[in-house]
Amino acid sequence: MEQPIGVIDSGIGGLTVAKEIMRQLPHEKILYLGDTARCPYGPRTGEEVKKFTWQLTNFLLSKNIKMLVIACNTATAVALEEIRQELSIPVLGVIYPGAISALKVTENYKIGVIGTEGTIKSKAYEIALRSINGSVSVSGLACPKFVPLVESGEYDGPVARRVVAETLATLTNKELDTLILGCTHYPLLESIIKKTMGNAVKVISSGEETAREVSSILYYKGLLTNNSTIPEHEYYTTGSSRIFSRIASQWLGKKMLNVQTVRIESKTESLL
Ligand code: I24
Ligand code: DGL
Repeated sequence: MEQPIGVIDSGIGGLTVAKEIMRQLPHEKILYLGDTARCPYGPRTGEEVKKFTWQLTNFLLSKNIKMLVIACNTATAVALEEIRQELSIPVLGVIYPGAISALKVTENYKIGVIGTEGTIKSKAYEIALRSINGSVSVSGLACPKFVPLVESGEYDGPVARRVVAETLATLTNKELDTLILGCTHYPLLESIIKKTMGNAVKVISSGEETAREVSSILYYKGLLTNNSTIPEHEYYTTGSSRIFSRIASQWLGKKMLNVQTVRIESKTESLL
């Protein structure tokens, strides 16, 4: 099946998921669309995030994708169910795979989840975890300072250590043995988060398990590519292609990327 896999995100952070898909499935072509112009989604209302996520979805559908991955936790939390119901291709979010990963490693069934305000308010992780195992105890915490921290480039210094320690303080007395990083940006803070939480807490990045789930779905549906070449991925952003290119090539470790700026609002709406 030579069609590409579509990956959408509120911005550039979803590349943490895309990178993992590229690593696990190097012959699959990816079309990545990041809504950099309207990032962050975390503090927005559910209605707004749902509307934006549909616009991202419709753009990639017009490019004939064989599967859609919603790499953004906030978008997954509010829009996954509706989008999955409407589309005929497989649609995967990052929350269910993250929940599965956590349930694989927890021993005391006390699981923490950190994410944006939108993700935590939705209780989507709690719902996913409890639908799989009803006796799990879940502590959610919104960390609104973490996305700006990563995007400031300061994700490795003393400022980051202090902000992470202060934010996670309320989680340290809950006997958690597992913590889910429920946001695309948090893998960049992973080593600091691990130090803050201590060795007893296992830290889960949803992106890795999501990529494994992409493989399973494509395999079972007979949708894996027969290609034995390395494809040229396509990147689309609603913001500056130069800035996207700079951050993405650094993160992916590639010199040249095929990045284009696009408009995704529907024509009727832009006339209003
Ligand atoms: N990381 C992200 N977004 C940014 C950034 C970053 N700037 C530096 N780093 N900017 O996401 C988005 C906001 N911009 C958009 C354009 O207008 C101005 C505002 C996290 C990406 C994770 C893959 C830090 C940084 C980097 C390179 C690699 C990784 C990283 F510079 F986190
Ligand atoms: N991509 C978002 C998420 O995973 C984080 C950035 C944002 O708030 O848009 O929830």
